Amino acid sequence: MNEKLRIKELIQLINKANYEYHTLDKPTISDYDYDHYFKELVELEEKYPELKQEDSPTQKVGGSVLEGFNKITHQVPMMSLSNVFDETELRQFDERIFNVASGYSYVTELKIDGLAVSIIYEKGLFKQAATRGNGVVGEDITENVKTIKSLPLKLNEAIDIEVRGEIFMPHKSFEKANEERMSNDEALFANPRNAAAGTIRQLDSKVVAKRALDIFLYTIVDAQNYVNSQKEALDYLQTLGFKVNPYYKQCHDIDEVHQQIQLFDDKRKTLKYDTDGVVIKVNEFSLHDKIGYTAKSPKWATAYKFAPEVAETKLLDITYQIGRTGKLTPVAELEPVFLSGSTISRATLHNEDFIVDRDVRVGDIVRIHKAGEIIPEVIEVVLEQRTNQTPFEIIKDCPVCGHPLIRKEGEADYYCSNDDCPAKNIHGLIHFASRVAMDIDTLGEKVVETFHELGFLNTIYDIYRLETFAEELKLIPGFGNKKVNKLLDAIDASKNQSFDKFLFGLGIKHVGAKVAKNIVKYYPTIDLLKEAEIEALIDIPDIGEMIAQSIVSYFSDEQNLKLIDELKSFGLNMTYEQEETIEHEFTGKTFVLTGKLESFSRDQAKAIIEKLGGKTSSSVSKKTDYVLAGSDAGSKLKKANDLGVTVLDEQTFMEKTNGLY
Ligand code: 3B8
Repeated sequence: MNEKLRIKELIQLINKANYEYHTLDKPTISDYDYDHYFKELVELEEKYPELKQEDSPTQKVGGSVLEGFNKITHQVPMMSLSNVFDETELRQFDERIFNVASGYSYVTELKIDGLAVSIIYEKGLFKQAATRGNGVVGEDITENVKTIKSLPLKLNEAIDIEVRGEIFMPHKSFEKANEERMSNDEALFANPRNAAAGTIRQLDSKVVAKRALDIFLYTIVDAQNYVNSQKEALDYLQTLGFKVNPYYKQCHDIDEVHQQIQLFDDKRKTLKYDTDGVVIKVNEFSLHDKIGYTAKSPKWATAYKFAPEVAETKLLDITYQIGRTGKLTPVAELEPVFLSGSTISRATLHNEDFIVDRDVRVGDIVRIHKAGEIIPEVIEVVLEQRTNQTPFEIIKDCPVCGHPLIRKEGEADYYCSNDDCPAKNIHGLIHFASRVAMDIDTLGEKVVETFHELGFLNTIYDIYRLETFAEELKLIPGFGNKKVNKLLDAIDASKNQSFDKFLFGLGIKHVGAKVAKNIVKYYPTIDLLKEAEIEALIDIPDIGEMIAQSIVSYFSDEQNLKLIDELKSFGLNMTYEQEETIEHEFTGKTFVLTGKLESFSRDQAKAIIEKLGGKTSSSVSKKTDYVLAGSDAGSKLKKANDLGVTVLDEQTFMEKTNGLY
């Protein structure tokens, strides 16, 4: 077959499949066949570049990297919509029109929450796309818009036309984009709108192509040259091959419009993309100029903005979060409730006045909504449902360092009075988790920052408490089951990091990686190091007065000692491990731990066994040599007895290992 004809045929085939898949949402060929056709077309175009056509779908994968965006002056300014927020304002809008025009109807459309774009086609071929900008001058985003799968590069009629619509990011793509950003340790997008705006401003169109943006068209510039009404315009846009939001309707009076708005308010909760209202337009173009324009908006159209979605749930507790500036934020711990696409279990309470003004009390039923950020907000208390809760009182001391909290005259917020409060400085935390210290590879700088902002991480200690918040962490955009589990595993594994890396991770002034390595050889446990005196420390090679002083000073601070005790209780390794293990009757033996241990944690017991060259396993079998059984041991103990495996109680285990670790 003639190559030119085959290329033409493939372009038609693939463009049709694209249209059916992305615009109509009704796929007709399999992904497998699609991939084959696509590959064949790419190969033919590579072989015969002169046969490449302007409307080829291979143009949609991106490629060019721009230096910046050129400015484009709109031929017809892109105006914006006025807003109405309730039925009264909606009826006032109608009255103003009624006063100047008659014989009109309305068209209602869903208001897509994305960013407006104007697109020019010449002889039916895609030529240029620009942002709204200030309405007069926008930015040239042609290369990026070209990658949007549902946008045709060739129309069904070879006409010159300029169309306008809304670019948006569907919820699914948004979640994927944030997951990717989380993996790359980049700041998360707060919502799909920001994600769409951020993506369309990418200079590398390949990144845009990957992010799966979508577009609904809603206007034709100088539409009266093509059709007579908004309804006809929407129908004509579809005839040309554009994706038009299906939820539009012609309404014959404002009552019908209002009814439609109420319907949409419910409908939007089930959609796969964000909407923030309903657009109401006078349908008949012949009346538009008569009704007129203000400097910024047409008077023949307006946007009815939906009130944010609200949910009711129980306030279980009020906890606190200290930000990087030392600012205290009270946080509502809620009974999980579903709201605008996700399950919510925490919400901000801003500050003391916010809580006192609304008289919020633990145990109350509260109303919450999403305020456009990741963490939602408590709006008010459902007073009718109050029982006998006690009034709220704010804490007096910093929950992180224990120093007094101070609220200055005329300010709403409390701040921690301690300049060295660990919460003010998460660099220490970032350092602790970093590759050179504890090596928790999934806990990079951006993840630490995100968790810190959401109140999950303030001190090193909090890292090992993250486990308790696993379910909440899974709700953060960009996280999920897999990510959180991976993170928790890495944190768990870090408990076995070597003592010198741990010591370096603590961030003691002047104690670098090398110094730490040196110190642990002379002070092989944290308890020995805690008691070390300056004179003795100075005897260690390469350690001078300054370093020695710094170490002694670190271990004389109550707060630091408390941190170390807490970390010890989580089973962190604070013992220098010589290269060779100690020869012992446990060397080479396999242990199973079961029941509750009194004198040490399971992690500590595990560390002792490993130190002596033994292993631990989770289930009892014939290969098990010992079962270490604490109190309340269950089926594992029974199985050990059945199989004749030696069972050690805690006391015996301690005697046998005494002084060896
Ligand atoms: C005139 C008509 C602005 C808009 C409009 O889904 C004008 O129609 C506009 F000056 O911004 N976000 C829509 C949407 C937005 C607009 C619109 N129609 N469906 C939207």
